[in-house]
Amino acid sequence: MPAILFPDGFIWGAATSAYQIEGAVNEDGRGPSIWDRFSHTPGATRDGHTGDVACDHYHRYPEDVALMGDLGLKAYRFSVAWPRILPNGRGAVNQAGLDFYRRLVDCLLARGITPYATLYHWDLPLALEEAGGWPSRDTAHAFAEYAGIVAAALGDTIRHWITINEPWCVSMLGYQRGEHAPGRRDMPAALAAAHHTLLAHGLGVQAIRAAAPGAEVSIALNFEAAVPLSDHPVDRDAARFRDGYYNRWFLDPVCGHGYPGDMVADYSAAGYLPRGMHFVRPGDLATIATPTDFFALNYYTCVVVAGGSAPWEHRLVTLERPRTAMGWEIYPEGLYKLLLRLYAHYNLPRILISENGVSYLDLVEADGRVRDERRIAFIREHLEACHRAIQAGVPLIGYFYWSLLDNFEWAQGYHQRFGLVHVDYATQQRLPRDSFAWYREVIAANGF
Ligand code: IFM
Repeated sequence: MPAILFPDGFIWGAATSAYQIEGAVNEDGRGPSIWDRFSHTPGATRDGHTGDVACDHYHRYPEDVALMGDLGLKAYRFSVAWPRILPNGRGAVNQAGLDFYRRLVDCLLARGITPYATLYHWDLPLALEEAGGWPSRDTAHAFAEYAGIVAAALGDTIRHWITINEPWCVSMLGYQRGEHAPGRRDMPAALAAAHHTLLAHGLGVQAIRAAAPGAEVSIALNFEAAVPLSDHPVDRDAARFRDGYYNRWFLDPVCGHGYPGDMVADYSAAGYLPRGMHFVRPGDLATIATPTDFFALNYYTCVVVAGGSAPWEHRLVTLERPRTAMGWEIYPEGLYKLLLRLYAHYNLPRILISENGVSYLDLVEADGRVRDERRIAFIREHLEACHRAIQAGVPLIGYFYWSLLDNFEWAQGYHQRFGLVHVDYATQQRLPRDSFAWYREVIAANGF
């Protein structure tokens, strides 16, 4: 009997996303996405890496699903590439795109693995960016049309849906900081983009339910623990701002609390809302707060925050503590506190961890093994935090490790490795790491 035992039926999963693994960007009628253009822009990604081939999962999915079967996965989270389904973002449907996901899902179901489909994991059809992208309200309506089309076509076999993955990344990395596609640097536009991703979520929930009765739907929000450098009021206020910027700006509206008033005041004072909250129209907040069937969250790390001359002028402080290859601090306690906070303040239904994972650059050793003890320790510590939260009453129903495979880590290209499975990009050979074997035992024992 494991010392740490999870509830019966706990959903053990792993996650990936389309552009990060599929490759085949010009096949079977797929249209271009913002990531095709961005990754081909000189200087945008490390060493100019692109997702053109990635893990070639588009062709190798049977082998990858066989690995999932070997791992004993109960569920697999993947994303549907919008430009495969609607090459121009709207209008004509590309049946070959839908057929690919049907083949993938059939393969999963044949092995008893439950599909969790994310509808938007950052690969906006380029035509929609050219029409204004996420700062344009039309993009939210285009998303709802797309969500309805996919749910109508695949809703007989997919029951679990995630609308938008990580709206903070979509809006802030994409439109404020320019680190991700489409590479814009414009905070007022980013705040409009944030609103439209949330609106897309709400409209998407309604469209999925209309097309596939019985569907279970959530958004996937990413969280970062904001820890003040000291107890000084300026540091504490900086941490409040950071939490508002990264977490509450998205969580509060989704949970029916509206946009946080302290942040609206700060953003106005900072000059980020020159036209006020002009993008919010009557009824939007109710749409965004459409109740979901479960609540999916992604958690990786924390930041230490020091105050500046104003809350938005805060600094992130790098302390001498263990970090991952991404440079992210390892902070499982942040996951525990987050789960308790969601439980105590947001009255959420079932909570699912839709991503948690770590990049380490472990080498394949001479005997052909990848001994990734640090990844095993990372997962174990985060699962311990999950278990403590469950014991405290949090309705946590599952955990998806990010990622099944090493893959295209966006602006970092192939320089980061998050996988339970090592991928040799020259040969496309898959090699399960030691963490794969460890996770398989955890799944089989429902604990460790
Ligand atoms: O690889 C990403 C993923 O696409 C979204 N969440 C975080 C992961 C690691 O950076």
